[in-house]
Amino acid sequence: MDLILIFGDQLSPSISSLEGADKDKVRVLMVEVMEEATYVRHHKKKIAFLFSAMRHFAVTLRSSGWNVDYVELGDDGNTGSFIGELDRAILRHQPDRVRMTEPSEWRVRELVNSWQISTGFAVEICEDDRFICSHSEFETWVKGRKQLRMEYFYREMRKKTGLLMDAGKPVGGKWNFDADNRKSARSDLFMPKPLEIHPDPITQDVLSLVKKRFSDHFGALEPFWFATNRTGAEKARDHFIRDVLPAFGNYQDAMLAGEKFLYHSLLSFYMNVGLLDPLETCKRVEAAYYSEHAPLNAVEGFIRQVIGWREYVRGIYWLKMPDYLEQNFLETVRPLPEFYWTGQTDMACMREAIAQTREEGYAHHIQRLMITGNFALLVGVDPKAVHEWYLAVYADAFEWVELPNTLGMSQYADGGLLGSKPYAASGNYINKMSNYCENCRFDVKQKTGDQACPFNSLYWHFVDRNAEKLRTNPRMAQVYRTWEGMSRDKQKDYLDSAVKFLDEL
Ligand code: FAD
Ligand code: DLZ
Ligand code: SF4
Repeated sequence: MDLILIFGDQLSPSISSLEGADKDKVRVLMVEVMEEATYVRHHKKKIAFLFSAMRHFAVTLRSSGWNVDYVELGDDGNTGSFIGELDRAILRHQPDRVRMTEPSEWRVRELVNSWQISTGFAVEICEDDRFICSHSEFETWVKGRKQLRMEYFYREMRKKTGLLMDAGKPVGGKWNFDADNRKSARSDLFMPKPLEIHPDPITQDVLSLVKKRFSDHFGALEPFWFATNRTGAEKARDHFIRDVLPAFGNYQDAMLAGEKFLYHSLLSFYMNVGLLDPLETCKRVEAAYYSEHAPLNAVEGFIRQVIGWREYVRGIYWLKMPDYLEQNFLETVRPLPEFYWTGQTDMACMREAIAQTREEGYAHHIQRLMITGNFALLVGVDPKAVHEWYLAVYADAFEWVELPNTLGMSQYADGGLLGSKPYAASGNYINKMSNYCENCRFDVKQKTGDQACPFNSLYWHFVDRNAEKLRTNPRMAQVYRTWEGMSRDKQKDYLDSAVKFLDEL
């Protein structure tokens, strides 16, 4: 008899560990464990989402004939760890073998490896075929390349999937329509609201549990509006395609005060735990282009994020772990400022991004990259501390996708493996892409002094202190020309302003 262990982010009925298994001869094991909920102190909404989605998935499996052994967090004897629960389940069921789909995170893969070595128990690990690119395919793509640019990887994925391809050529004559996707939004635009799912009794039970056991974790538990099963996630996907996708491209980089979601899909939660299949989602999005419901820049933009970025960061993660976690190219050591947890800061852009992160366990990409990420980069926070924050506070955060985005793309801690230059920006960029500055106690137009936007002087402090490491980067050449072209006095003003701010941080 096989014991099939299904992790909390493997909630797909077609998951490879179940494939070909005889329902009468296997036991499926799913476990809620304290270790997973607390190794970083996840947002309350994230824990509730995971546990509720796991419980719903167990119901679905049982109703289609699987024998599921489900351990709830509060069950007597719950040891609180994957390994403890695996040991207990082996005593209960006396299986000949354990089977699972490969864990998505290195940490959990290592736990399983060590357990297998120490017990000598037979374990079969199946490939996670919900991803379009396998580990070996990614390694083959990497071979012989000096630079691992997402754009070239993405083209391979377009060819492989056939998405937006016409006789071997990209539809519309170009691979990438990103240049059309940089409009700033206005508050008088029609803003779609996300689809909200009312908590059913299973979710209500989980919400009570989280209220009781995780009251000291970051974030608001309610209102809780996430889908927690496949039907709900499909409704959210259809809502996105119908009402939001047509404008997804145009405003992808925009930010607006009071608008938490703009034209984003809010589908990462569901794709990352297996409630939605990424390739199927892309095919439906592609169909919206062919039926002339959505324009090419929106459809190509969405597909690029999913079969491009999402697959690419996973490839990088498995290629570079475990060393990737230790990278710190800019040698930064500052602890994460306390206001990342409280949101208490005079900087309106930071306040807004952190407040919605607390409320929803969600911020969109440009908020993560150009507000909270940019600030941490400019002030020089230890990349591991930044990584732990992102992993804890976002409901879609799993290390395979979060770590390369945070440590690589946002903090440049991998020295440019993922991005060709640091995503560092002054207040000017934030002002161009948002209306946050209108209600800020700082003045984005002032460059130095107590009233000046801190991003302005911090930007030049960042440029100056990292000159040795960044000056030779061709994409930074213009920035260094500007810096070096400034008068000594002007440079000193910037640096003094930044040092004052950093001292008070
Ligand atoms: P949309 O804007 O609607 O995009 C559509 C889909 O594209 C997303 O659902 C997602 O699956 C995919 N996608 C878009 N950008 C990326 C990207 N850079 N990497 C991988 N997939 C992408 N994404 C996560 O899923 N989990 C994380 O923990 C996470 N951490 C991040 C940390 C930082 C510092 C940054 C800069 C980005 C991070 N991202 C992460 C990527 C991106 O911000 C989120 O995928 C996106 O905001 C999710 O919201 P959405 O579903 O509304 O996305
Ligand atoms: C994120 C999470 C949390 C909070 N709790 C659990 C849990 O109790 N049981 C479980 O199987 N998975 C949980 N997860 C998701 C895991 O961290 C995820 O499955 C691993 O990343 C797999 O590598
Ligand atoms: Fe942010 Fe500066 Fe604008 Fe204030 S002025 S919102 S700190 S960019």
